[in-house]
Amino acid sequence: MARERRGARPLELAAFRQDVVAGLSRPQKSLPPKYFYDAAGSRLFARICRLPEYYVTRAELALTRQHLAAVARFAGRGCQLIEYGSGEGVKSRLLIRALRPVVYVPIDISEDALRAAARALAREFPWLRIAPLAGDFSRPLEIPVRRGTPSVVYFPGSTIGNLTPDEAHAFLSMSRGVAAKMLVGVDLKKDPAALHAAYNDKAGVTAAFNLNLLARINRELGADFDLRRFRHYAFYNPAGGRIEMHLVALAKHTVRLGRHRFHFAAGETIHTENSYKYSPEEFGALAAKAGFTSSRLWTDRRGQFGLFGLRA
Ligand code: SAH
Ligand code: AVI
Repeated sequence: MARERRGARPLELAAFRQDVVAGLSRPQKSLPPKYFYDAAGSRLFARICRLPEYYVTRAELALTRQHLAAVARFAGRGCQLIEYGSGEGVKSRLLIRALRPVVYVPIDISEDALRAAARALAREFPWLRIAPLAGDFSRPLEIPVRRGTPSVVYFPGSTIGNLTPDEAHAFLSMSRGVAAKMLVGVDLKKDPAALHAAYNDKAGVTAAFNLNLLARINRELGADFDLRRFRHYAFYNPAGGRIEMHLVALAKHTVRLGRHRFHFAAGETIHTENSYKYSPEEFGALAAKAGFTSSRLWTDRRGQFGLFGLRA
C-alpha cells in the first residue's frame, strides 16, 4: 500500500503513479519534470535561484527591473494577471507593482509553495485580489477571470524551456485562447561552459533537487529507490539546444514499486529534465507558429535571458 502524503489527492496520486510506471518502463527511462515540485523540491528550487552559478533568476530579475516601464506599457495597467508556474513569485512582485492588476491568478502544481507565496503577496499588497489556482498547466484549467477585462499571461523563469518545442507550441497556442498578450521568460543560447556550471553547482543543490524526485517517489508511492545508487548528471546537448538532466545508476540493481520491478544496468540513466535554450530568432519563430502576430524582446545587459512580449 502506498504511503500517501497528508493532503495528497487520490486522483493525483494515481496519475503520478501511472506517469512514473510509464516513464520507468521506456527503453530510455524518463520522469516528467513537473514532479520535481513537491514541498521539498520547491524549497530546493528556491535555493537554486540564489546559487552563484544559476544566472537565470538574477538575469531575469535585472532585465525586468531595467525594462519595467516598457513592459508595463506593453501589458497595460489594470489587467487580469495570470501567471503559470508562479513559484515564489519573486519577479511577479515587480509586475504587480507596475501593472496594478485588478486580479492576480498565480497557478502552480506545487500547492504548498503556491499558498505560501499567495500569503506573502497578500501581506505585501493588501489592495490586490489574489486568486491562487493549484493545478497542472499541461492540462486544461478553469481559470477564474472576468470577460470584458483584458488578461495578460505571465510565464517567467524559462519554465517554457522545460517543455519540448512541440509542447511549448501547444502551450503557447492554448495561452493565446486565455489572453491576447503574453510575457514569456526565455533562457537564451550562450557559452556551454556557463550552462554547464549553472546545472552542476558546487554546493550540490541541483543534485539534491534531481535526487529529490526519487525520494518523492519513495515517500508518496512507496517505492524503494536507494538514492546512494544514483548520481546527478547534467550536460549541454548542443545539437538539441538543451541542458539534459539525468540520474545515473551507479551499479546494476532492481527497484520495486508495488508489483512493478524496474531493472537498472550500471550506467543506465533516468532522463529527468530538458531545459531548452533558444536564440531570439528560434523563439520568435515558435511564437509566430503558435499564432502570435507580433513580439517584443527585452534582454539583460549581458544578453543571457530574454523576456518576450507576445501579442495575438
Ligand atoms: N516562476 C518562478 C518559478 C519557476 S520554477 C521563477 O521564475 O522563479 C517552475 C515552477 O513551475 C515551479 O514553481 C513549479 O512548481 C511549476 N510547475 C512546473 N510544472 C508545472 C505544471 N505542469 N503545472 C503547473 N505548475 C508547474
Ligand atoms: C524551472 N526551470 C526553468 C529550471 C531550469 O533551469 O530549467 C529548473 C531547474 N533544473 C535544474 N536547475 C533548475
